[in-house]
Amino acid sequence: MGIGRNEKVLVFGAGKSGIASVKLLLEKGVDTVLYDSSTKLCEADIRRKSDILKDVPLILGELKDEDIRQFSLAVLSPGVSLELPEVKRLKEHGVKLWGEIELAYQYAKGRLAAITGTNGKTTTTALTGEILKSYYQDVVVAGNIGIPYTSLVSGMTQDTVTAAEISSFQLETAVTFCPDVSAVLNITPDHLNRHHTMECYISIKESITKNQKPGQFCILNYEDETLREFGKTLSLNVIYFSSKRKLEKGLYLENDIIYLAGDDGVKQVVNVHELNLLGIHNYENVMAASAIAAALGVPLEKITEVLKTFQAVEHRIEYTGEFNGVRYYNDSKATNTDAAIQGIRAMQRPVYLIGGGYDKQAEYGSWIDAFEGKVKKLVLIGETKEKIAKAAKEKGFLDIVMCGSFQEAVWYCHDHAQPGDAVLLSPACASWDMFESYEERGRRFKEIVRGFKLC
Ligand code: UMA
Repeated sequence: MGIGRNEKVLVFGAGKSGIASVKLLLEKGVDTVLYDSSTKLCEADIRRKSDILKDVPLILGELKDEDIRQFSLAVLSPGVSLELPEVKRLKEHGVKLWGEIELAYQYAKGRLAAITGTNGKTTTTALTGEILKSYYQDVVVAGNIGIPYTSLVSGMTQDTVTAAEISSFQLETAVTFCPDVSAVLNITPDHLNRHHTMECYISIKESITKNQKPGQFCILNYEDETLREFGKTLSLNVIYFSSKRKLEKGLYLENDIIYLAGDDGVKQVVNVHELNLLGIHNYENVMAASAIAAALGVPLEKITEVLKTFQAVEHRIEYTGEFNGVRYYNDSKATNTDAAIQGIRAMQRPVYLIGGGYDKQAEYGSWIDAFEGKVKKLVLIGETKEKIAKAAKEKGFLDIVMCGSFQEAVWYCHDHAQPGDAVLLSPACASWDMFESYEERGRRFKEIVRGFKLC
């Protein structure tokens, strides 16, 4: 495919991915225009984001038909939905649509492992990256993890090995994207406001394999029924992992030990007590990362070595500190109910739980069921607070406090939690109603908590 000499490209979205896409296209000598449909941003705000945007032509707000006619290709940022009127008009005018990861893939070199799933992607990608780094010289970790894939392709060679975290938003606009190793960790409801139905969300996640060829690998969770069945339809080297049963082939957890069963017998990978990661969901991430690394040729001893030293990722059940006998945990990365359930399960103390945020039209019942007498107080914030409170009351959970701001919520916990309690920020919602990202929300939480000590 590639981009022809006379093509003019519209990069849609002036966020991290858009800026990295513009930079890559300019480096490749491609005539590029940056577009952002937000009416909140002015030209100066955007140009200020990066030096490379100093002289790039910009279109803001409305995208006119005469503008559209200049372009043969549009590169969409992950946050840009295919259902936006502007995107539909681009399509009607015959403009090709690529996601930012497709653009990166067109210029990328070397081997690629792509990791998707509803939960655990970031931890698995980071861990895979660390294992790969212990064996290969030139390793890139990129994607939804927070570093646009496009930002790192320029320096790649045939020897580069990439671990990329890929979201459903990114898969929607992948065209020829073809990882050597794909992994789908699990699929539970998320982002249904964008993908509408579970069927649609599942098929987008599964599309990570759509261009893969026989001989390439796909790593799947055997305990996710959808994925187990999906694996049977693939003509790839499918490696399953299971946290519940012994597998004849693949990785599995038995009596606290992770094993790898392959053609040359069963080998111990690691005893989970030697890991710094807690919880079954993390053992699944460990199995997935080990499978990916093994598929990419890393010897088992190297894998085991890294597993024993790897620490939890920032914003994922991250211990923030103790104040007045109360322990604070930042699980801002729990942007859906399934991830938030893992957060509660990992707590070993009574919990002041801070929840709520951007409305993705999720259901909260299963999250509230997971409180199981552990949650002392549900402290609610953001767009979804009324909806969550209603769901909690329907389940008979009445210990609810509504807060007007994030700061108020954290301080409420500070004022009311007793020694021996835990305060957990695990919102079960995205952050976009109050923050730019879950990272910003997590950092703000840590700032407030660390500020307690100074008061
Ligand atoms: N924009 C428009 N019109 C729209 C939507 C967005 O013009 O309809 C503009 C915004 O005004 C803004 C820009 O696009 O200027 C933002 O683009 P973006 O939302 O794609 O954000 P980026 O900064 O490029 O970050 C994206 C991912 N964001 C999303 O998927 C929403 C980041 O994932 C990712 O780390 C980054 O690319 C690098 O690959 C974040 C995320 O929340 C962590 N992901 C979701 C999740 O994990 O649940 C999928």
